[in-house]
Amino acid sequence: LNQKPLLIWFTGLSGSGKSTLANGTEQRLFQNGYHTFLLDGDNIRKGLNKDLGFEKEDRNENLRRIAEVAKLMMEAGLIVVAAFISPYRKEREMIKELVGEDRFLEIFVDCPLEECEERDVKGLYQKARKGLIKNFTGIDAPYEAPQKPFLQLPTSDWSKEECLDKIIGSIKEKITW
Ligand code: GGZ
Repeated sequence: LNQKPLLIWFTGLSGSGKSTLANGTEQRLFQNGYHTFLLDGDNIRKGLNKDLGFEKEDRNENLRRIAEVAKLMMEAGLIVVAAFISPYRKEREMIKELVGEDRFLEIFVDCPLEECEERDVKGLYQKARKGLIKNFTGIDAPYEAPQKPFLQLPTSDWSKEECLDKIIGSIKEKITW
């Protein structure tokens, strides 16, 4: 299988479904014989970036390091799947410039704040509303939605499987020579 190195980048609010869809995408690619690697908060913010918080500067440094790691992995030939809030348009542009425009697929996991907050799987929105967590994206820190993403997935209207079908269908011609 002659695969192209690629960075599939999921951006969206906390609780929008980024990790679920990134995991599903990676699984489907792996099952089809692709060499992939998943980068998300679980393996990055607990390890390489455990010194970083959620101030604007820290988020930017978080993403800068992730982009450099993704770039190295792409040099090793991997398809990298990444899921980070990545709230600032400018930083997402930086990542695109770093890895190359033609190798960066931005996927906007588009779930309304109201719904993310209602789900509140980890109880973080409630804590943010009470002021127990500062700089929480969507509450007291901004989220700048992509204007021209490669894909935009309305996760409040589509099922997980519908989203994954759309993702795989759309990236198919981008991933092999
Ligand atoms: C946003 C926060 C915050 C604040 C902790 N703001 O839903 P989660 O819990 O599992 O995923 C969120 C994760 C966001 O980390 P990222 O590395 O993706 O963010 S960024 O790209 O902006 O650097 C959330 C948790 O960390 N979390 N505090 N204040 N999310």
